[in-house]
Amino acid sequence: MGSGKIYRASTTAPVNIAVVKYWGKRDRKLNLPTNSSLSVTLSQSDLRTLTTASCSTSYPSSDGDSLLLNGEPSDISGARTQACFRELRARRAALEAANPSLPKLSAMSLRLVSENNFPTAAGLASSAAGFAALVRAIADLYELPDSPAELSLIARQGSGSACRSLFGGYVAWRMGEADDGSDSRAEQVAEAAHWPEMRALVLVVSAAKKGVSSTSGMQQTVATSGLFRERVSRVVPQHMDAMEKAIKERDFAAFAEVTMRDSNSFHASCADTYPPIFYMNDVSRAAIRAVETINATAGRTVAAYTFDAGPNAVIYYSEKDTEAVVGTFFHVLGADLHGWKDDVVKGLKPTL
Ligand code: 2P0
Repeated sequence: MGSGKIYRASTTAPVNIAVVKYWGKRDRKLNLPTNSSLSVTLSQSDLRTLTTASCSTSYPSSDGDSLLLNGEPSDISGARTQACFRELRARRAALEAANPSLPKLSAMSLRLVSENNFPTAAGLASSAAGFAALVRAIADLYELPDSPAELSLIARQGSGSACRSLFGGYVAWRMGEADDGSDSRAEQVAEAAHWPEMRALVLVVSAAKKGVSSTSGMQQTVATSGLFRERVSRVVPQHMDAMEKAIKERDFAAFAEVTMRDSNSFHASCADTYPPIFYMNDVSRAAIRAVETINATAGRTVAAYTFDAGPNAVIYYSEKDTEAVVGTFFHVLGADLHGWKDDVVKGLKPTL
């Protein structure tokens, strides 16, 4: 047992839910995507990862780096986690080389303790919040001067969607062109305060771990789906442009149409994968019909559904339509509601 000082930093990172989806890698090692994507960052008070990073000369170096996730030791030997550690350590080592009076944190083992306040790997973007929090906690511990955009280059290597969780509000991940990934980074399109009425209803259909991981599912899609090629070359660029315009103009109907079309296009590409991948189930499809009914009843678009790599629904709506959406949602689903779990998270605000 040593008696060295313990250096520590804690941070939280929020979940983000894409309205134009990332699906497909052009470089697996660097996590470079086949298309740009765009997401809304949810409120940290509702869905987030809290991570504490620490290091100390009193931690036996034989322990190596470690991560405790929701109280359980987690495997950090994977290439992506190692890439994040390596990049962050290299930046700290550069600071230490330039300023020899700094403590040599880069030479010490890292201990990470991480807690999600939502189900892990249930299609609720846990890897996004997880890697964003991991990267920022270590960057804070190391007192790195890097901007969120620079840190997004590192978080991206942990999990693609994580690069978007380093910003609040409305966030684009620009796919970039460079082979080394130096321009494949996230940027804020608009802060949450630009469109503060935006709300997201998260409907937890199943908290079970998903059947096909995003990482393997998307590469099966890239390898086998013809529809996916159309999505990447034509559909997504159009959705990115239309979505940025809708956000800029705070046009909910346009935002909603692109959100629903992009979710449909993504799940159609999954169904066109050979063998096909199904993430939505009957309850998910009932949620789609419920949104259609809510919009038809209102006589305008007041709700938009989107689904990630799992059956859970996220419904975007505007604060003034809370009653029409949240109120009616359960009423409309009525007897079909059996599949829903109790842990429905309501009315989340995008984070600032
Ligand atoms: C997204 N998803 O844009 C899309 C929509 C799932 C469906 O990003 O392999 O966990 O770690 O880079 O980021 C999930 O993929 O995949 C994802 P990796 P990731 O949010």
